[in-house]
Amino acid sequence: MLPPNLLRRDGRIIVHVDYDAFYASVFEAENPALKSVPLAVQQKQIIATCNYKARELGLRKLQLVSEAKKLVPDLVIMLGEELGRFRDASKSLYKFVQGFVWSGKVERLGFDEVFLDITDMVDYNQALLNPNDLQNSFFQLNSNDPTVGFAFDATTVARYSYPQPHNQHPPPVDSSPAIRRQGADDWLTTRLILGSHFARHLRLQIEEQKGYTSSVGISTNKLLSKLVGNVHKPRAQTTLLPPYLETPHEDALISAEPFRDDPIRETKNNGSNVITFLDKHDVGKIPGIGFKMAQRLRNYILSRPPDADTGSIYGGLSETVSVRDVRLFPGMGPEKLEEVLGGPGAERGIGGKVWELIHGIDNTEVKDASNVPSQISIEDSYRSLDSLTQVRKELRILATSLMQRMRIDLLEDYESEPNIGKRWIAHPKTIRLSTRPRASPGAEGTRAYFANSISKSGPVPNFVFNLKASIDTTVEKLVQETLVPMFRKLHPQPTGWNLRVLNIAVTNMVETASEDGSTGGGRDIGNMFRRQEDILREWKVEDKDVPPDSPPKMQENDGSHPRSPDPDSMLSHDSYSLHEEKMDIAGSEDQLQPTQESTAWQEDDDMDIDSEKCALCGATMPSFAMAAHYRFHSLED
Ligand code: DCP
Ligand code: MG
Ligand code: MG
Repeated sequence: MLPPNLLRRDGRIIVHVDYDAFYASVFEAENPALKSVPLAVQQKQIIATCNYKARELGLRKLQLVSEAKKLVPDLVIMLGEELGRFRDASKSLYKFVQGFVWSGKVERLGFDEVFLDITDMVDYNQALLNPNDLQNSFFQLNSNDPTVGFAFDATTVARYSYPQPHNQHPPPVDSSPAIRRQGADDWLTTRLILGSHFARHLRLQIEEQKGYTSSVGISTNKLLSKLVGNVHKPRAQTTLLPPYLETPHEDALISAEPFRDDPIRETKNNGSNVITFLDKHDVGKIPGIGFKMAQRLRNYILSRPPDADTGSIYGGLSETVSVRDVRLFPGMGPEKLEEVLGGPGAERGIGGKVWELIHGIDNTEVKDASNVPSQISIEDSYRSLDSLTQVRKELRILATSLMQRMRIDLLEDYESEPNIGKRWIAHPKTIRLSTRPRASPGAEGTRAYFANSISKSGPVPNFVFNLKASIDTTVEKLVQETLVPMFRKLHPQPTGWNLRVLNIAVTNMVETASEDGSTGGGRDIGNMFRRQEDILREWKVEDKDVPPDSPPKMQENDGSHPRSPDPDSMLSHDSYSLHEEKMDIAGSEDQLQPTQESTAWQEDDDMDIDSEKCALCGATMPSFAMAAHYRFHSLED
């Protein structure tokens, strides 16, 4: 049994925002005429996403372009391989959202999602409520100015709630009466109502001022807010209502159908809405339960051998196993989960953690807003890369992107330094070169294709931070003095190798001191370099040749086409970041990389992976792997 009160632990209010059809919306924001036509964004032969006009006509994300065109002949297609515009839009939206949040706890996940912790704002506004006149409440957005904010009705949830009250189908456009209960639930309900109205305000502001619609979830932690936001899409929001607390009696649960079918029974049995809500989800849909873990759970619940391979890359498992199937499976509990999921390479205490996740418990914090990325990673993939001359040329291209990206992301304007005008806000300490040999054709499928990466790390040379030198000069020096020697260590033979992917990354960011220079950083560039040297002296050169843990960006380049190196790998669904401490290739199929430093979720083997079926061969695999898989097919002929 779970310790009581865990779910309602501290009455946090967390909001999750997911922009609708994000890549398509970026194009629509640039050119509003596109809003009225079915629009898809193409990457390689795949529709990365499409707007809701297109979805109404039957298009889906990650569909083949050829198929989509057949379905909607007048589909407008924009090319989306250059990620710069998406990254810029994402950052600008992030900044905008930050302005609403007192706590500074605003965390981006991928390009198009953001979590906000508005607990303090809810505390403040809850205290302002007049219990005798809840209908005419005012939500203060600025604690110093009581006139800044909006009026709202504190007796109703804004927009949708889960569960949606029985007598409200379809739900009202604007709000739904909150289910009020006695005692603590009432307290939590009030907090969630406040959260829902804040979310509505934010959502409409994002729409009015930035032109983006979004789907929003409101609950008490990241896990639940993310999942409940998916209930109504697009341009909507859903609040997960109490009771959150109790795990209902086993017998009540076993017979419990989803709330919608029999709300009275659910209310009567004092069921937890959290449990009812989560129970329906496929286990693989729970953030923190990655593809590999989900497969292990499915195998266990279905009593199928882990290697029941039907020839498809991921085993072609078609049965879905729900959270409820896992939760109520005989003998299930933290210990059993540890047995099923633990073992070499698994996180310590994984059983207990997953047991909590499937009960909706997630105590991870929303990370503070940070302007400094944890790493910058640039890569490209190639049909064939097998000579040092070619490699040198490609390294030059990648290093140029890296330097440009560093100068965009890590520099800020610094007026009091007239000669330079810009200063570094952070210095990466480590530069890493990774290569991935080409897998033999048709070999053991995606696993082999993802494996075999090797990497070499070393200190970032100081000349990289010299802003007086041109990028070209710096790049040339970096390639000759750092990258080529690293490459030679990875591949000592001048020939005999053939590479699919090159990746260079800078990591280990050290933030520069604030404006006042108090910790001896930014004001004086000379001082900064001395400091950098101190840092480097202490720092031991890493010399581990171990594979990265995630699939590469699925981009092919045979050298003859213009490329689009991913300028900001960690923000992209399509790219990966390298974690050298992780060796477990099979568990590395994650697509989403949080933009801030490692979170509990990030440590998992993946999150939020949808399964898809290949239109060509019927193989089932996580959605993110589809692009790679289609490439696999396209290479066959
Ligand atoms: N993306 C991608 N490749 C993937 C998954 C996502 O290129 N395998 C990109 C395209 C999406 C963006 O990331 O626009 C955000 O992903 P979402 O899953 O949130 O999809 P959308 O925002 O496009 O649609 P939705 O309205 O369903 O959120
Ligand atoms: Mg998303
Ligand atoms: Mg989205």
